[in-house]
Amino acid sequence: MIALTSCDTETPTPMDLSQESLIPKPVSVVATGSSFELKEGTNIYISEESDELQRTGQYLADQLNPATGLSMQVIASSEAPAAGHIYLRLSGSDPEIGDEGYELEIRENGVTLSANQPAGLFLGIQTIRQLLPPSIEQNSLQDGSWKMATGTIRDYPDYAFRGSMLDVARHFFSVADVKRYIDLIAMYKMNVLHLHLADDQGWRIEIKSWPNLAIHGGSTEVGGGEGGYYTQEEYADIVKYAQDRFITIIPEIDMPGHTNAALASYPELNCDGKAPELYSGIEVGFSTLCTDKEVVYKFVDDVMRELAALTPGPYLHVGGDESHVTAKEDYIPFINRVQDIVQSHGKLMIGWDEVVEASLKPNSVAQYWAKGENAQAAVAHNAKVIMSPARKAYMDMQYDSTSPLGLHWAAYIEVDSAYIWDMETMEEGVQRENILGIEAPLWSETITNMDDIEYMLFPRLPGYAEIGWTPTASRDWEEYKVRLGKQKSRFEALDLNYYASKLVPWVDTEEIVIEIPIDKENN
Ligand code: TNX
Repeated sequence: MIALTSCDTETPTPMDLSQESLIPKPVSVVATGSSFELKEGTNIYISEESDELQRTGQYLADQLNPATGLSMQVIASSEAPAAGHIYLRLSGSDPEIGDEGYELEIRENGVTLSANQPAGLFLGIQTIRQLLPPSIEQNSLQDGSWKMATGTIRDYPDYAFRGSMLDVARHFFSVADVKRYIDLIAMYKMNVLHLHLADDQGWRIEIKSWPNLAIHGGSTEVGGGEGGYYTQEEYADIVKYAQDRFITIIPEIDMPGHTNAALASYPELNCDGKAPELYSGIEVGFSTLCTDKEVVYKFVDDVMRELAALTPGPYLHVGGDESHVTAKEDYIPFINRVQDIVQSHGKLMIGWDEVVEASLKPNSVAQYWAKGENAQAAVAHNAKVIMSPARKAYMDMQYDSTSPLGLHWAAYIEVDSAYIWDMETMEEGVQRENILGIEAPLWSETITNMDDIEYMLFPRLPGYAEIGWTPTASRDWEEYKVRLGKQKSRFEALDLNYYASKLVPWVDTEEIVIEIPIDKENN
Protein backbone atom coordinates (compact mmCIF):
# COMPACT_ATOMS: atom_id res chain seq x y z
CA MET A 1 0.00 0.00 0.00
CA ILE A 2 1.33 3.40 -0.85
CA ALA A 3 -0.10 6.15 1.26
CA LEU A 4 0.62 9.75 0.52
CA THR A 5 0.46 11.72 3.70
CA SER A 6 0.76 15.39 4.08
CA CYS A 7 1.93 17.35 7.10
CA ASP A 8 -1.59 18.60 7.36
CA THR A 9 -2.94 15.87 9.64
CA GLU A 10 -6.52 17.08 9.43
CA THR A 11 -7.00 15.99 5.83
CA PRO A 12 -7.58 12.25 5.45
CA THR A 13 -5.32 10.49 2.97
CA PRO A 14 -7.06 9.45 -0.24
CA MET A 15 -7.09 5.62 -0.42
CA ASP A 16 -8.90 3.16 -2.67
CA LEU A 17 -10.67 0.28 -0.93
CA SER A 18 -11.31 -1.45 -4.25
CA GLN A 19 -7.54 -1.84 -4.74
CA GLU A 20 -7.01 -3.75 -1.50
CA SER A 21 -5.86 -7.34 -1.91
CA LEU A 22 -8.11 -9.31 0.40
CA ILE A 23 -8.02 -13.10 0.71
CA PRO A 24 -10.58 -14.61 0.56
CA LYS A 25 -12.01 -12.21 -1.97
CA PRO A 26 -15.15 -10.58 -0.55
CA VAL A 27 -18.55 -10.68 -2.18
CA SER A 28 -18.80 -6.93 -2.70
CA VAL A 29 -16.58 -3.89 -2.15
CA VAL A 30 -17.62 -0.29 -2.71
CA ALA A 31 -14.86 2.30 -2.33
CA THR A 32 -15.40 5.88 -1.21
CA GLY A 33 -11.84 7.10 -1.78
CA SER A 34 -10.77 8.35 1.62
CA SER A 35 -9.32 6.84 4.80
CA PHE A 36 -9.88 6.23 8.47
CA GLU A 37 -6.96 6.25 10.86
CA LEU A 38 -6.55 4.44 14.17
CA LYS A 39 -5.26 7.01 16.64
CA GLU A 40 -4.63 7.65 20.28
CA GLY A 41 -8.09 7.54 21.80
CA THR A 42 -9.60 5.07 19.30
CA ASN A 43 -11.60 2.44 21.18
CA ILE A 44 -13.60 -0.64 20.30
CA TYR A 45 -17.28 -0.41 21.11
CA ILE A 46 -19.50 -3.48 21.28
CA SER A 47 -23.28 -3.32 20.95
CA GLU A 48 -24.01 -5.78 23.79
CA GLU A 49 -22.36 -6.73 27.00
CA SER A 50 -22.27 -10.49 26.31
CA ASP A 51 -19.15 -12.54 27.12
CA GLU A 52 -18.84 -13.61 23.50
CA LEU A 53 -18.86 -10.06 22.20
CA GLN A 54 -16.55 -8.90 24.93
CA ARG A 55 -14.10 -11.66 23.96
CA THR A 56 -14.40 -10.85 20.28
CA GLY A 57 -13.80 -7.16 20.93
CA GLN A 58 -10.82 -8.02 23.11
CA TYR A 59 -9.50 -10.29 20.34
CA LEU A 60 -9.55 -7.28 18.00
CA ALA A 61 -7.88 -5.06 20.60
CA ASP A 62 -5.19 -7.73 21.11
CA GLN A 63 -4.61 -7.85 17.34
CA LEU A 64 -4.22 -4.08 17.03
CA ASN A 65 -2.64 -2.83 20.25
CA PRO A 66 0.88 -4.35 20.15
CA ALA A 67 2.00 -3.00 16.75
CA THR A 68 0.18 0.32 16.97
CA GLY A 69 1.16 0.98 20.57
CA LEU A 70 -2.41 2.15 21.16
CA SER A 71 -4.33 0.98 24.18
CA MET A 72 -7.75 0.39 22.68
CA GLN A 73 -10.33 -0.61 25.25
CA VAL A 74 -13.49 -2.63 24.71
CA ILE A 75 -16.54 -0.63 25.75
CA ALA A 76 -20.15 -1.85 25.68
CA SER A 77 -22.66 0.60 24.25
CA SER A 78 -26.03 0.04 22.63
CA GLU A 79 -25.67 3.39 20.87
CA ALA A 80 -23.25 4.06 18.03
CA PRO A 81 -20.11 5.70 19.45
CA ALA A 82 -18.91 9.23 18.72
CA ALA A 83 -16.40 9.84 15.91
CA GLY A 84 -13.08 8.02 15.76
CA HIS A 85 -13.95 4.54 17.01
CA ILE A 86 -14.58 1.00 15.81
CA TYR A 87 -18.08 -0.30 16.52
CA LEU A 88 -18.82 -4.03 16.55
CA ARG A 89 -22.55 -4.29 16.18
CA LEU A 90 -24.61 -7.43 16.53
CA SER A 91 -27.91 -7.26 14.67
CA GLY A 92 -28.95 -4.71 12.16
CA SER A 93 -27.62 -6.84 9.33
CA ASP A 94 -29.29 -8.24 6.30
CA PRO A 95 -30.51 -11.78 7.15
CA GLU A 96 -29.27 -12.84 3.71
CA ILE A 97 -25.65 -12.69 4.86
CA GLY A 98 -26.34 -15.53 7.31
CA ASP A 99 -24.51 -16.48 10.50
CA GLU A 100 -21.00 -15.88 9.17
CA GLY A 101 -21.62 -12.85 6.98
CA TYR A 102 -20.63 -9.30 7.94
CA GLU A 103 -21.00 -5.77 6.71
CA LEU A 104 -18.06 -3.45 7.19
CA GLU A 105 -18.52 0.25 6.78
CA ILE A 106 -15.38 2.37 6.96
CA ARG A 107 -15.89 6.12 7.07
CA GLU A 108 -13.43 8.94 7.68
CA ASN A 109 -14.92 9.29 11.14
CA GLY A 110 -15.20 5.66 12.20
CA VAL A 111 -15.67 1.98 11.42
CA THR A 112 -18.87 -0.02 11.90
CA LEU A 113 -18.74 -3.78 11.60
CA SER A 114 -22.20 -5.39 11.71
CA ALA A 115 -23.21 -9.05 11.70
CA ASN A 116 -26.09 -11.27 12.70
CA GLN A 117 -23.87 -13.47 14.88
CA PRO A 118 -20.59 -13.05 16.77
CA ALA A 119 -18.96 -15.40 14.23
CA GLY A 120 -19.66 -12.83 11.51
CA LEU A 121 -17.99 -10.13 13.59
CA PHE A 122 -14.97 -12.36 14.09
CA LEU A 123 -14.71 -12.97 10.35
CA GLY A 124 -15.12 -9.26 9.62
CA ILE A 125 -12.27 -8.58 12.03
CA GLN A 126 -10.04 -10.70 9.77
CA THR A 127 -10.92 -8.30 6.97
CA ILE A 128 -10.05 -5.30 9.14
CA ARG A 129 -6.63 -6.85 9.81
CA GLN A 130 -5.96 -7.25 6.11
CA LEU A 131 -7.00 -3.66 5.41
CA LEU A 132 -4.37 -2.32 7.79
CA PRO A 133 -0.65 -2.24 6.90
CA PRO A 134 1.06 -5.66 7.14
CA SER A 135 3.13 -4.56 10.13
CA ILE A 136 -0.11 -4.66 12.15
CA GLU A 137 0.75 -8.39 12.45
CA GLN A 138 3.92 -7.68 14.44
CA ASN A 139 3.90 -8.29 18.17
CA SER A 140 5.87 -5.20 19.05
CA LEU A 141 5.54 -1.47 18.49
CA GLN A 142 5.97 -0.50 14.83
CA ASP A 143 6.35 2.81 13.07
CA GLY A 144 3.51 3.72 10.85
CA SER A 145 0.20 5.36 10.48
CA TRP A 146 -2.67 2.95 10.81
CA LYS A 147 -5.02 3.85 8.00
CA MET A 148 -7.73 1.91 6.27
CA ALA A 149 -9.38 2.85 2.98
CA THR A 150 -13.00 3.97 3.30
CA GLY A 151 -16.00 2.26 1.75
CA THR A 152 -18.29 -0.68 2.37
CA ILE A 153 -17.68 -4.42 2.25
CA ARG A 154 -20.55 -6.87 2.29
CA ASP A 155 -19.37 -10.41 2.59
CA TYR A 156 -20.42 -13.96 3.43
CA PRO A 157 -19.10 -17.45 2.70
CA ASP A 158 -20.11 -19.69 -0.18
CA TYR A 159 -19.62 -22.84 1.97
CA ALA A 160 -20.33 -23.26 5.67
CA PHE A 161 -17.50 -25.76 6.22
CA ARG A 162 -14.00 -24.46 5.51
CA GLY A 163 -11.30 -26.42 7.22
CA SER A 164 -7.90 -27.89 7.56
CA MET A 165 -6.54 -31.03 9.20
CA LEU A 166 -3.37 -31.43 11.21
CA ASP A 167 -1.91 -34.90 11.73
CA VAL A 168 -0.53 -34.82 15.27
CA ALA A 169 -0.12 -38.62 15.26
CA ARG A 170 2.81 -39.15 12.85
CA HIS A 171 4.64 -36.33 14.57
CA PHE A 172 3.38 -34.76 17.74
CA PHE A 173 2.89 -30.99 17.92
CA SER A 174 2.66 -28.97 21.10
CA VAL A 175 -0.42 -27.11 22.33
CA ALA A 176 1.35 -23.86 21.37
CA ASP A 177 1.88 -25.14 17.81
CA VAL A 178 -1.77 -26.15 17.50
CA LYS A 179 -2.82 -22.71 18.73
CA ARG A 180 -0.64 -21.03 16.14
CA TYR A 181 -2.16 -23.33 13.50
CA ILE A 182 -5.60 -22.21 14.66
CA ASP A 183 -4.59 -18.56 14.41
CA LEU A 184 -3.22 -19.05 10.90
CA ILE A 185 -6.34 -20.72 9.55
CA ALA A 186 -8.59 -18.20 11.33
CA MET A 187 -6.82 -15.35 9.54
CA TYR A 188 -8.18 -16.67 6.24
CA LYS A 189 -11.67 -17.26 7.63
CA MET A 190 -11.51 -21.03 7.96
CA ASN A 191 -13.80 -22.41 10.65
CA VAL A 192 -12.87 -26.08 11.12
CA LEU A 193 -9.76 -27.78 12.49
CA HIS A 194 -9.72 -31.55 12.20
CA LEU A 195 -7.12 -33.15 14.47
CA HIS A 196 -5.89 -36.60 13.44
CA LEU A 197 -5.31 -37.80 17.00
CA ALA A 198 -4.39 -41.46 16.56
CA ASP A 199 -2.55 -43.54 14.01
CA ASP A 200 -0.03 -46.38 13.90
CA GLN A 201 2.76 -44.16 15.17
CA GLY A 202 1.03 -42.51 18.08
CA TRP A 203 -2.02 -42.01 20.26
CA ARG A 204 -2.20 -38.33 21.22
CA ILE A 205 -5.18 -37.81 23.53
CA GLU A 206 -5.48 -38.94 27.12
CA ILE A 207 -8.36 -41.40 27.58
CA LYS A 208 -9.00 -41.78 31.29
CA SER A 209 -10.63 -45.20 31.03
CA TRP A 210 -7.77 -46.59 28.88
CA PRO A 211 -4.74 -44.70 30.21
CA ASN A 212 -2.07 -46.76 28.48
CA LEU A 213 -3.22 -45.49 25.08
CA ALA A 214 -1.56 -42.14 25.69
CA ILE A 215 1.13 -43.25 28.11
CA HIS A 216 2.52 -46.08 25.99
CA GLY A 217 0.83 -45.44 22.63
CA GLY A 218 1.84 -41.78 22.72
CA SER A 219 5.46 -42.43 23.57
CA THR A 220 6.94 -42.36 20.09
CA GLU A 221 6.45 -40.90 16.60
CA VAL A 222 7.79 -41.24 13.07
CA GLY A 223 11.57 -41.48 13.25
CA GLY A 224 11.49 -42.74 16.85
CA GLY A 225 11.29 -39.39 18.67
CA GLU A 226 9.60 -39.18 22.04
CA GLY A 227 6.14 -38.24 20.73
CA GLY A 228 3.71 -36.95 23.31
CA TYR A 229 0.02 -36.54 23.98
CA TYR A 230 -2.49 -33.96 25.15
CA THR A 231 -3.96 -34.40 28.61
CA GLN A 232 -7.71 -33.87 28.58
CA GLU A 233 -7.13 -30.50 30.24
CA GLU A 234 -4.71 -29.46 27.50
CA TYR A 235 -7.07 -30.70 24.84
CA ALA A 236 -9.96 -28.78 26.40
CA ASP A 237 -7.74 -25.69 26.31
CA ILE A 238 -7.21 -26.20 22.55
CA VAL A 239 -10.95 -26.65 22.03
CA LYS A 240 -11.68 -23.45 23.97
CA TYR A 241 -9.00 -21.51 22.07
CA ALA A 242 -10.59 -22.66 18.81
CA GLN A 243 -14.10 -21.91 20.04
CA ASP A 244 -13.10 -18.36 20.94
CA ARG A 245 -12.09 -18.05 17.27
CA PHE A 246 -15.33 -19.62 16.02
CA ILE A 247 -13.46 -22.71 14.90
CA THR A 248 -14.94 -26.18 15.41
CA ILE A 249 -12.50 -28.91 16.37
CA ILE A 250 -13.19 -32.32 14.83
CA PRO A 251 -11.28 -35.04 16.68
CA GLU A 252 -10.35 -38.16 14.72
CA ILE A 253 -9.52 -41.59 16.04
CA ASP A 254 -8.65 -43.64 12.98
CA MET A 255 -9.95 -47.25 12.98
CA PRO A 256 -10.08 -50.20 12.45
CA GLY A 257 -6.77 -49.74 10.56
CA HIS A 258 -4.08 -47.20 11.45
CA THR A 259 -4.29 -48.52 15.02
CA ASN A 260 -0.86 -49.90 15.87
CA ALA A 261 -0.38 -47.44 18.75
CA ALA A 262 -3.61 -48.68 20.39
CA LEU A 263 -2.80 -52.33 19.63
CA ALA A 264 0.63 -51.88 21.21
CA SER A 265 -0.95 -50.41 24.34
CA TYR A 266 -3.63 -53.05 24.99
CA PRO A 267 -2.99 -56.68 23.93
CA GLU A 268 -6.71 -57.53 24.19
CA LEU A 269 -7.48 -55.39 21.13
CA ASN A 270 -5.47 -57.82 18.98
CA CYS A 271 -6.92 -61.07 17.59
CA ASP A 272 -3.91 -63.03 18.85
CA GLY A 273 -4.00 -61.26 22.21
CA LYS A 274 -0.42 -60.08 21.77
CA ALA A 275 0.62 -56.45 21.73
CA PRO A 276 2.88 -55.52 18.82
CA GLU A 277 5.88 -53.23 19.21
CA LEU A 278 5.42 -49.49 18.84
CA TYR A 279 5.93 -48.34 15.26
CA SER A 280 7.88 -45.37 13.96
CA GLY A 281 8.03 -46.00 10.20
CA ILE A 282 5.71 -44.57 7.54
CA GLU A 283 4.05 -47.62 6.01
CA VAL A 284 0.26 -47.70 6.03
CA GLY A 285 -2.38 -50.43 6.02
CA PHE A 286 -0.80 -53.13 8.20
CA SER A 287 -2.77 -52.84 11.46
CA THR A 288 -6.34 -53.63 12.48
CA LEU A 289 -8.42 -53.82 15.61
CA CYS A 290 -9.85 -57.31 16.13
CA THR A 291 -13.38 -56.62 14.93
CA ASP A 292 -14.75 -59.94 16.30
CA LYS A 293 -13.93 -59.15 19.89
CA GLU A 294 -16.54 -57.56 22.13
CA VAL A 295 -13.85 -55.75 24.12
CA VAL A 296 -13.01 -53.78 20.99
CA TYR A 297 -16.52 -52.25 21.03
CA LYS A 298 -16.18 -51.49 24.72
CA PHE A 299 -12.92 -49.70 23.84
CA VAL A 300 -14.56 -47.77 20.99
CA ASP A 301 -17.51 -46.83 23.19
CA ASP A 302 -15.28 -45.58 26.02
CA VAL A 303 -13.07 -43.59 23.69
CA MET A 304 -16.02 -42.04 21.85
CA ARG A 305 -17.79 -41.20 25.10
CA GLU A 306 -14.75 -39.39 26.49
CA LEU A 307 -14.11 -37.62 23.19
CA ALA A 308 -17.75 -36.59 22.82
CA ALA A 309 -17.59 -35.02 26.27
CA LEU A 310 -14.61 -32.94 25.12
CA THR A 311 -16.25 -31.93 21.85
CA PRO A 312 -18.74 -29.07 21.61
CA GLY A 313 -18.94 -29.52 17.82
CA PRO A 314 -21.33 -31.96 16.15
CA TYR A 315 -18.81 -34.42 14.66
CA LEU A 316 -16.53 -37.26 15.66
CA HIS A 317 -14.25 -38.60 12.91
CA VAL A 318 -13.58 -42.34 12.95
CA GLY A 319 -11.09 -42.61 10.08
CA GLY A 320 -11.90 -45.90 8.35
CA ASP A 321 -9.27 -45.43 5.60
CA GLU A 322 -6.76 -47.93 4.26
CA SER A 323 -7.87 -50.84 6.44
CA HIS A 324 -6.05 -53.19 4.10
CA VAL A 325 -5.75 -56.05 6.58
CA THR A 326 -9.37 -55.95 7.75
CA ALA A 327 -11.54 -58.31 5.69
CA LYS A 328 -14.39 -56.49 3.99
CA GLU A 329 -16.93 -58.73 5.75
CA ASP A 330 -15.46 -57.52 9.04
CA TYR A 331 -14.97 -53.90 8.02
CA ILE A 332 -18.59 -53.21 7.10
CA PRO A 333 -20.26 -54.37 10.33
CA PHE A 334 -17.49 -52.70 12.31
CA ILE A 335 -18.13 -49.28 10.73
CA ASN A 336 -21.89 -49.75 11.12
CA ARG A 337 -21.48 -50.45 14.80
CA VAL A 338 -19.06 -47.58 15.29
CA GLN A 339 -21.55 -45.27 13.56
CA ASP A 340 -24.20 -46.32 16.11
CA ILE A 341 -21.77 -45.77 18.97
CA VAL A 342 -20.94 -42.26 17.74
CA GLN A 343 -24.62 -41.43 17.45
CA SER A 344 -25.35 -42.88 20.90
CA HIS A 345 -23.05 -40.18 22.25
CA GLY A 346 -25.03 -37.49 20.48
CA LYS A 347 -22.55 -36.92 17.66
CA LEU A 348 -22.48 -37.43 13.92
CA MET A 349 -19.91 -39.67 12.27
CA ILE A 350 -17.38 -38.57 9.68
CA GLY A 351 -15.19 -41.15 7.96
CA TRP A 352 -12.70 -41.15 5.09
CA ASP A 353 -14.38 -42.05 1.81
CA GLU A 354 -13.95 -45.84 2.24
CA VAL A 355 -16.67 -45.80 4.94
CA VAL A 356 -19.30 -45.65 2.17
CA GLU A 357 -18.89 -49.43 1.93
CA ALA A 358 -20.88 -49.58 5.17
CA SER A 359 -24.51 -48.50 5.61
CA LEU A 360 -23.94 -44.78 5.95
CA LYS A 361 -26.74 -42.88 7.59
CA PRO A 362 -27.85 -39.71 5.81
CA ASN A 363 -26.52 -37.51 8.58
CA SER A 364 -23.10 -39.14 8.49
CA VAL A 365 -20.40 -37.55 6.36
CA ALA A 366 -17.83 -39.03 3.98
CA GLN A 367 -14.54 -37.24 3.51
CA TYR A 368 -13.53 -37.65 -0.13
CA TRP A 369 -9.77 -38.01 -0.50
CA ALA A 370 -9.11 -40.76 -3.02
CA LYS A 371 -11.90 -42.48 -4.87
CA GLY A 372 -14.47 -40.62 -6.92
CA GLU A 373 -16.81 -43.59 -6.81
CA ASN A 374 -16.79 -43.45 -3.02
CA ALA A 375 -17.86 -39.80 -3.12
CA GLN A 376 -20.63 -40.79 -5.53
CA ALA A 377 -21.67 -43.65 -3.26
CA ALA A 378 -21.92 -41.19 -0.35
CA VAL A 379 -24.32 -39.13 -2.45
CA ALA A 380 -26.32 -42.29 -3.14
CA HIS A 381 -26.56 -42.79 0.67
CA ASN A 382 -27.78 -39.18 0.90
CA ALA A 383 -24.75 -38.42 3.02
CA LYS A 384 -22.82 -35.18 2.69
CA VAL A 385 -19.28 -35.06 1.38
CA ILE A 386 -16.26 -33.08 2.59
CA MET A 387 -13.96 -32.31 -0.34
CA SER A 388 -10.30 -33.17 0.30
CA PRO A 389 -9.10 -34.62 -3.01
CA ALA A 390 -5.49 -35.67 -2.35
CA ARG A 391 -4.24 -34.58 -5.78
CA LYS A 392 -5.45 -31.02 -5.12
CA ALA A 393 -5.96 -30.44 -1.42
CA TYR A 394 -3.26 -32.44 0.39
CA MET A 395 -0.87 -29.95 1.90
CA ASP A 396 1.64 -32.71 2.63
CA MET A 397 2.24 -33.08 -1.11
CA GLN A 398 5.47 -31.52 -2.37
CA TYR A 399 5.13 -28.37 -4.45
CA ASP A 400 7.51 -29.85 -7.01
CA SER A 401 10.28 -32.42 -7.14
CA THR A 402 12.70 -30.05 -5.41
CA SER A 403 10.54 -29.45 -2.31
CA PRO A 404 12.58 -30.39 0.76
CA LEU A 405 9.50 -31.65 2.61
CA GLY A 406 6.46 -33.68 1.73
CA LEU A 407 5.40 -36.73 -0.23
CA HIS A 408 4.23 -36.94 -3.82
CA TRP A 409 2.19 -40.10 -4.15
CA ALA A 410 -0.94 -38.14 -5.15
CA ALA A 411 0.66 -35.29 -7.10
CA TYR A 412 3.05 -32.41 -6.96
CA ILE A 413 0.81 -29.53 -5.95
CA GLU A 414 2.16 -26.12 -6.93
CA VAL A 415 0.32 -23.04 -5.72
CA ASP A 416 -1.62 -22.67 -8.98
CA SER A 417 -2.74 -26.30 -9.03
CA ALA A 418 -3.88 -26.03 -5.41
CA TYR A 419 -6.11 -23.10 -6.40
CA ILE A 420 -7.37 -24.06 -9.85
CA TRP A 421 -10.23 -26.46 -9.22
CA ASP A 422 -13.71 -26.25 -7.88
CA MET A 423 -15.64 -28.51 -5.67
CA GLU A 424 -18.76 -28.76 -7.81
CA THR A 425 -17.03 -30.08 -10.92
CA MET A 426 -14.49 -32.36 -9.26
CA GLU A 427 -16.56 -35.55 -9.39
CA GLU A 428 -19.47 -36.27 -11.65
CA GLY A 429 -22.68 -36.46 -9.64
CA VAL A 430 -21.24 -34.80 -6.55
CA GLN A 431 -22.97 -31.49 -6.60
CA ARG A 432 -23.19 -28.39 -4.54
CA GLU A 433 -26.08 -29.67 -2.43
CA ASN A 434 -24.08 -32.82 -1.61
CA ILE A 435 -20.99 -30.93 -0.50
CA LEU A 436 -20.49 -29.75 3.06
CA GLY A 437 -17.33 -27.86 2.17
CA ILE A 438 -13.57 -28.06 1.80
CA GLU A 439 -10.84 -29.43 4.02
CA ALA A 440 -7.12 -29.26 3.29
CA PRO A 441 -5.24 -31.89 5.33
CA LEU A 442 -1.63 -31.75 6.46
CA TRP A 443 -0.27 -35.25 7.10
CA SER A 444 2.94 -35.19 9.07
CA GLU A 445 5.13 -38.12 8.03
CA THR A 446 7.80 -35.63 6.89
CA ILE A 447 6.71 -32.64 8.98
CA THR A 448 8.41 -32.28 12.34
CA ASN A 449 8.05 -28.71 13.57
CA MET A 450 6.18 -25.41 13.15
CA ASP A 451 8.56 -24.17 10.45
CA ASP A 452 7.77 -27.27 8.40
CA ILE A 453 4.04 -26.79 8.95
CA GLU A 454 4.23 -23.19 7.78
CA TYR A 455 6.22 -24.13 4.70
CA MET A 456 3.58 -26.61 3.56
CA LEU A 457 0.61 -24.35 4.40
CA PHE A 458 1.94 -21.17 2.92
CA PRO A 459 1.14 -20.11 0.37
CA ARG A 460 -1.39 -22.86 -0.46
CA LEU A 461 -3.71 -22.45 2.53
CA PRO A 462 -5.11 -19.00 1.61
CA GLY A 463 -6.18 -20.53 -1.72
CA TYR A 464 -8.11 -23.36 -0.06
CA ALA A 465 -9.74 -20.79 2.20
CA GLU A 466 -10.79 -18.83 -0.86
CA ILE A 467 -12.16 -21.93 -2.61
CA GLY A 468 -14.45 -22.41 0.40
CA TRP A 469 -15.42 -18.76 0.77
CA THR A 470 -15.59 -17.20 -2.68
CA PRO A 471 -17.98 -18.49 -5.37
CA THR A 472 -16.23 -20.21 -8.29
CA ALA A 473 -17.51 -17.62 -10.74
CA SER A 474 -15.57 -14.90 -8.87
CA ARG A 475 -12.30 -16.82 -8.77
CA ASP A 476 -9.51 -16.60 -11.30
CA TRP A 477 -5.88 -17.66 -10.81
CA GLU A 478 -4.37 -14.78 -12.76
CA GLU A 479 -6.17 -12.28 -10.56
CA TYR A 480 -5.73 -14.29 -7.36
CA LYS A 481 -1.96 -14.68 -7.73
CA VAL A 482 -1.55 -10.90 -7.66
CA ARG A 483 -3.52 -10.67 -4.41
CA LEU A 484 -1.50 -13.57 -3.01
CA GLY A 485 1.78 -11.90 -3.98
CA LYS A 486 0.76 -8.89 -1.93
CA GLN A 487 0.54 -11.08 1.19
CA LYS A 488 4.35 -11.26 1.26
CA SER A 489 4.92 -8.49 3.80
CA ARG A 490 2.11 -9.87 5.93
CA PHE A 491 3.67 -13.36 5.89
CA GLU A 492 6.95 -11.76 6.90
CA ALA A 493 5.38 -9.73 9.69
CA LEU A 494 3.91 -13.00 10.98
CA ASP A 495 7.35 -14.58 10.72
CA LEU A 496 5.95 -17.30 8.47
CA ASN A 497 8.35 -19.75 6.88
CA TYR A 498 6.57 -19.70 3.51
CA TYR A 499 7.51 -21.22 0.16
CA ALA A 500 8.26 -18.34 -2.21
CA SER A 501 6.85 -20.05 -5.31
CA LYS A 502 8.06 -18.62 -8.63
CA LEU A 503 4.50 -18.71 -9.87
CA VAL A 504 3.49 -15.89 -7.56
CA PRO A 505 4.45 -12.23 -8.23
CA TRP A 506 5.64 -11.41 -4.71
CA VAL A 507 5.72 -7.73 -3.85
CA ASP A 508 6.54 -5.84 -0.69
CA THR A 509 3.51 -3.90 0.45
CA GLU A 510 4.77 -2.57 3.74
CA GLU A 511 3.55 0.96 3.83
CA ILE A 512 5.68 3.50 2.06
CA VAL A 513 4.93 6.81 3.66
CA ILE A 514 5.75 9.79 1.52
CA GLU A 515 5.56 13.01 3.43
CA ILE A 516 4.59 15.92 1.23
CA PRO A 517 5.64 19.22 2.77
CA ILE A 518 2.80 21.64 2.37
CA ASP A 519 3.80 25.02 1.07
CA LYS A 520 1.34 27.26 2.87
CA GLU A 521 1.82 30.14 0.46
CA ASN A 522 0.81 28.10 -2.55
CA ASN A 523 -2.22 26.66 -0.86
C1 TNX B 1 -2.99 -41.33 2.90
S1 TNX B 1 -5.46 -39.79 3.37
C2 TNX B 1 -3.50 -41.49 4.17
C3 TNX B 1 -2.68 -41.08 5.33
C4 TNX B 1 -1.31 -40.66 4.92
C5 TNX B 1 -1.39 -39.80 3.69
C6 TNX B 1 -0.08 -39.25 3.25
C7 TNX B 1 -5.79 -40.98 4.17
C8 TNX B 1 -7.15 -41.08 4.52
N1 TNX B 1 -4.80 -41.84 4.44
O1 TNX B 1 -2.61 -42.13 6.26
O2 TNX B 1 -0.75 -39.94 5.97
O3 TNX B 1 -1.93 -40.57 2.64
O4 TNX B 1 -0.23 -38.36 2.18
